[in-house]
Amino acid sequence: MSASTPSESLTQHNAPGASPAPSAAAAAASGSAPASPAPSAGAGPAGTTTAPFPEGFLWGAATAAYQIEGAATEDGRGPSVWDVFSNTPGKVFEGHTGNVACDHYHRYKEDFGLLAELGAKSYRFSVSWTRVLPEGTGKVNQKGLDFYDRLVDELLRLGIVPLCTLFHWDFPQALQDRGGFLQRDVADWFADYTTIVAERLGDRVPWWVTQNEPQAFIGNALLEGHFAPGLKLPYRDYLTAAHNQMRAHGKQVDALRAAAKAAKVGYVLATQVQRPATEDPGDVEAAREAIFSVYERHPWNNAWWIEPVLEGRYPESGLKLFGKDVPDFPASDFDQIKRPLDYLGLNMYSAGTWRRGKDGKPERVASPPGYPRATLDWLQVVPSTLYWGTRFFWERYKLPIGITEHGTATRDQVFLDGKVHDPQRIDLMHRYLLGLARAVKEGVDVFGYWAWSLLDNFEWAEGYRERFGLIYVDYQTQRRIPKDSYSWYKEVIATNGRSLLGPTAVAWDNVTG
Ligand code: GBH
Repeated sequence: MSASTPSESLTQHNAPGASPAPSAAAAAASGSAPASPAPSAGAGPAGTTTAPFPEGFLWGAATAAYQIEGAATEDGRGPSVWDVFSNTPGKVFEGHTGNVACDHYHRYKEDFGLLAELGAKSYRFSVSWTRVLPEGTGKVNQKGLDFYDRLVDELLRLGIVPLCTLFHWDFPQALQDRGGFLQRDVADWFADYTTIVAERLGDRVPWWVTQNEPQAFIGNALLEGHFAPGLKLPYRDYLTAAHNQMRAHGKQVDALRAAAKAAKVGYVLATQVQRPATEDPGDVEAAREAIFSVYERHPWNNAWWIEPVLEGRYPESGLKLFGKDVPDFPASDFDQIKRPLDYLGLNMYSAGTWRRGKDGKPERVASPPGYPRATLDWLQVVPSTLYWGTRFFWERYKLPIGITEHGTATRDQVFLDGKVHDPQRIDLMHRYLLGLARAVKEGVDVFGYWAWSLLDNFEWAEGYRERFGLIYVDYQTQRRIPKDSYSWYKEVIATNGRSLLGPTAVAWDNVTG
């Protein structure tokens, strides 16, 4: 591949017309970045020290209950599908489980101390359904609810805005035993659970997510079988489960609106970003077509999971591809699924590359050999991911966007000097955030960014092998060690992104090329 190779350069450029930001560079050099720098501090001749993110931007970090809490059987918590799955030999790397995880259930104050020290404006967490309802429905476990009550109060005390994800994959085993997502009742189970949590936390939590990444907990879990409960359902059943999952989302939105009047409600996609090989309009259109269509028979697309939710119909491309496997359902279901949302949560890690083929159709462009990637093979380093992802979704849906997850996995270790050096994470976040800054500059409405993750944690089927944290966790001692990336991100937050504009940065306008 030569001319047709995606030309995203991983070499460093100086921004044409964007000289280095003296204030950020100086602050970094002196190690004394002010907590909230005056807007005009050190403005250079080219005016490049204007913060590249809007005022009040929600810089944050994200986690999920099963990945960090541990205390799996404490205070009345019931089993989720992930408890059963991870405790079944052969399902998770080296038999790791979430039984103890980061012991966050007992250490949340220490962890939030580090979150506050980071300067985080917001924190995204999820609620463990079976802490609140051990059987999934029925009797409420007050002790479980109390935990989230304390957690939210602690965040507010520290001045950190909570974003609560109601469902991040830990589906109650008792409900799985009753048929799970294949039952139409699942929509009411979700709604009732949502009401209970929203009635308790809705007075203090402004931001809500109904569900995190349906592609993973329906597609990966019920079709491909790599995630709990590890089923490989026939295609039609898998699409039935997806359909009920979206009905559940609709009912959750209603439950939230009823119980928490001021709630800002969103839905989170495992965004499969597609970007153009070049900025030639033909390639841009090819990537746009790819990002909003179902082009292969696997769960990793956006359209099947978002079009019903925002537009009240399945995408034509998917209906055509799935054919007879599309289940029967009353057309009125779309009245339950489609709901106005306040924002869209996009988890974005990587992107595929597309160009306009000779026949005029979008054509996938393979990455060249040796292309950079994280320790997880699917995580190729594509700095323009946040740019194209936010731009395409903004142009189509005109909903404010929160980057509800972004980050990378590296082979971290404690070095001889006692520190954890993770230059790959810093470089990757730096490049991607410049892409996000470009989107903001071009008018895309992005209101927040939550780094995945605050802590190293239980990376699902990969167990503790993969480390995504800004903070290293020694699972033997539960000692936390902030990584180099933690200090780096702290500076980004303190300067509202100005520190990204230093002399070694990839230029905004050069992110793709
Ligand atoms: C998120 O999942 C989760 O929300 C979070 O819990 C998790 O820890 C984090 O990211 C890191 O993995 O290339 O076609 O094979 C991300 C799940 C897994 C979605 C890989 C896309 C690749 C699809 N992603 N998957 S493909």
